[in-house]
Amino acid sequence: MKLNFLEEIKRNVVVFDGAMGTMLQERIQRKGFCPEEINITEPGLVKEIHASYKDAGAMALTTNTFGANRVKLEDYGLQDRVFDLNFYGVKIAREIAGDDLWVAASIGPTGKLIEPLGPLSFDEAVDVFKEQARALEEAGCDIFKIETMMDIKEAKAAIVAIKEVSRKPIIALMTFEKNERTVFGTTPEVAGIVLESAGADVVGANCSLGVEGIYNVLQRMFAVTSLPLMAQPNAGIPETRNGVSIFPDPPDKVGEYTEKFIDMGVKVIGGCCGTTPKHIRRIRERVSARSEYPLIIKKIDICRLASRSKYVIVGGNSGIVIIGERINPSGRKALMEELRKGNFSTIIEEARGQAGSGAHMLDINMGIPMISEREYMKKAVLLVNSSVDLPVVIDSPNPDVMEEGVKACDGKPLLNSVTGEERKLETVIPVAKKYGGALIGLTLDDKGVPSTAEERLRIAEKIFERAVSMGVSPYDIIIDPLCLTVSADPLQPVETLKAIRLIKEKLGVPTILGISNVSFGLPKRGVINAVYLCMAISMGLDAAILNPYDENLMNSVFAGDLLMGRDPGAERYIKRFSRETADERRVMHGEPLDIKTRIIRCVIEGNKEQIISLVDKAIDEGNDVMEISNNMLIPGLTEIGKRFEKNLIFLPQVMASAETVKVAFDYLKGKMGGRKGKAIGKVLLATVEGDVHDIGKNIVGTLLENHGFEVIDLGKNVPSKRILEEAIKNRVDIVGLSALMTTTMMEMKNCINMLREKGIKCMTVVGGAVITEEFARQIGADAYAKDAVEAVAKVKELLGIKES
Ligand code: B1M
Repeated sequence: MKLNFLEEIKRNVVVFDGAMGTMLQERIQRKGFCPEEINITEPGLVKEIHASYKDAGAMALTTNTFGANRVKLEDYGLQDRVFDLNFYGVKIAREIAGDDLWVAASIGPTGKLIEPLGPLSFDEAVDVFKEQARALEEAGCDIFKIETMMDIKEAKAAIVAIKEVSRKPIIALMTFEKNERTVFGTTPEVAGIVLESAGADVVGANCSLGVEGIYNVLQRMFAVTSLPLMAQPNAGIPETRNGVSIFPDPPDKVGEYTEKFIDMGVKVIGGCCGTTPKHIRRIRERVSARSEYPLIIKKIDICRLASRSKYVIVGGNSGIVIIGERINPSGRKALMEELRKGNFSTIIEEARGQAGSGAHMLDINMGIPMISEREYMKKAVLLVNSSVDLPVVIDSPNPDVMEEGVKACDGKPLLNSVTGEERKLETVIPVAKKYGGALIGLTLDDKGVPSTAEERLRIAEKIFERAVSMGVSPYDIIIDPLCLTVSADPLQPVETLKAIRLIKEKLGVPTILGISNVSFGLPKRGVINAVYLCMAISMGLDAAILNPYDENLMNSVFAGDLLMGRDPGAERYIKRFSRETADERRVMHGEPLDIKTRIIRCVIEGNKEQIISLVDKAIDEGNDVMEISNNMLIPGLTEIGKRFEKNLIFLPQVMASAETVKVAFDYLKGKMGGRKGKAIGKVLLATVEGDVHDIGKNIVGTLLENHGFEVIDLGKNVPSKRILEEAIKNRVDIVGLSALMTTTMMEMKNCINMLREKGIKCMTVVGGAVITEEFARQIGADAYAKDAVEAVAKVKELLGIKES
């Protein structure tokens, strides 16, 4: 009879089963079937696979329910079968597992991206996963296993959903690329931090990298999490041999790595795509042969916050964390007015500006009278998340606004704030617990801010104890002893300083302070602020909310860290004053730029809120559409491509830039006015199958229309078969194909071959960043165009239309 899973992995290593999907594909030769439907149509096949893993020594069986969520099932018209497919998935696994093996319920991604990357809201994602998890829970699974997640926010949504319907253990696994980041830029450390904070019981990695890759990723995760780890590697990165996809890692190799995984402290090991019962048998043999496992009792005793791709430590000896305060309309009339008018572009500028000035995190406050603070908070967090990679602080006195902000947030945020007031304790702490996040505890209660350091400590203790008793990690509480105005009470700033030291000594938690309040109502506020900050640093302050554009304050932080022994070797101090850093800062706040540079920067920043006003300005200054397109918008994208290639930015930023360019082109398209009069030819356009890049193709289409052509645009990722059908149906003169990746350019050849084989009487033009004249000739295209202007010329030439 099996034990409680989490208890078991404290002592032993548990071996899971291997791949289900690739095993099913082997058995079912027909294409395009829904793997989860097999639970009902051919349950015997699934049982057979489960049984083969049980025979091989698996101690837990994973249900065949990976894609059984409403969104994924829609692809097969099975969206109304969520309950059945999941319920039977568990029942089948249980039939084989009996009482001796655990049944782990598999939950995979929805296949749709969550805001700001895609159309799904966080709440919608939670609902989708909740529906699936409820069925799995009702059917009696023992464990939930979230796997193959690429978007950390989606993994969070799945955890939140499961916690709403079950108290069973949750394993959360992410999938990493060769650069040891997920496709959306999340590092193993960030994944470990965010998944732990959201409420996973075991974290780890699956699929994609083979054993070596997974080993490296888990080593990095191990350094930041106190949770047990799971390794679920695929049998290597698939290779194509003689046209067949092969997983190269043999069972022995996976078996050998089992030893290394165990030595590292991995407590759960299984297999992903391409693994078979043979792989699992090897793993089980190695696990059973071990008489001892390393005893790893690990507590990560430090507060960590994270964005999608970066994490920040607050406390310990890691230096002051600078929290930029400028995304806050209180006391900033102009910002308040802009936001009230619905213009959010300043938020992006402030986010980029503060990040460029050295902020480690950004505070977001949307306290504007007469607006929906919840909606504004959500929008601001989404914008900040898609324009910079810094973790955020959700700042609101209203718990429901805070909840909206936390839901919108990609990583692990800091909640600003809870107080000693009963009402606040009851409403704010559950938000941190439910979604994952750390808390700022303000030392005030129903009686206001106490005047002594000792009384502030007592409130801090109350907040700490309550938060911990409600399940928040003791390392996720940061105390703010509150900085009061010296002109109102000359003794209060000293009391706050005493409180910093006292709270750190007695409670052992990090401290934080908003500095600028101290100087309110006095001249030369900057002097007071900087001196006070230094005094607070000397008391051991760990984080400060301040204006990162204030050079004096920022310099004080760097000097203070150095003098407090928090910057060994003066590394950060020296870097702060290096010429390059100073130059970078000057660029951020320097001279007003010419319109070309501003548009390029706007594209790089992905600031779609601002792009139309800049395009208008460029038009006002006499630039024509092609000038704006070729010399402003496209160079912005080219730069983004370079940064992406160098791993300086990640997919979310590329998507934000692409979206910005799309907004600009749609606007310019309107300005161009479209085709006038009868069409001079019919062109069918498509980006080939497997390729989603369509910006260039869209420009080509717009220009063709403006030159009098009728354009039938089939969009992106279009199968050649469809291109063929539409070309025949619409009797087009030209088929224009676009491809931007080396992996998709050969699809052009396929398509042209199909057109030729069917004897379609139309000509072909190809283009896209990776295409060359030479390649076009090799694949038998009638013409190649390097850009949209040339595309129009080539189409005219092919149709014998004279340039007018
Ligand atoms: Co991606 N992407 N992208 N991407 N992306 C590239 C192409 C890449 C070079 C970036 C890099 O690594 N430096 C790289 C390809 C590497 C390679 O194969 N050599 C790449 C990759 C790897 C990827 C992903 C795999 C990333 C990932 O998921 N890990 C993924 C692919 C998904 C897929 O397709 N299956 C991906 C995704 C994306 C976004 C969705 C985020 C976004 C596309 C959004 C969209 O198009 N709606 C995106 C973007 C924006 C880019 C870059 C940065 C910019 C592309 C672009 O729009 N350029 C790009 C890097 C780069 O090219 N510098 C990159 C501007 C556009 C106007 O130029 O399309 O070349 P272009 O069009 C020109 C000409 O080529 C010509 O005219 C146009 C105007 O003058 N032209 C034609 C184009 N089509 C024509 C057809 C014609 C004639 C002329 O006749 C019919």
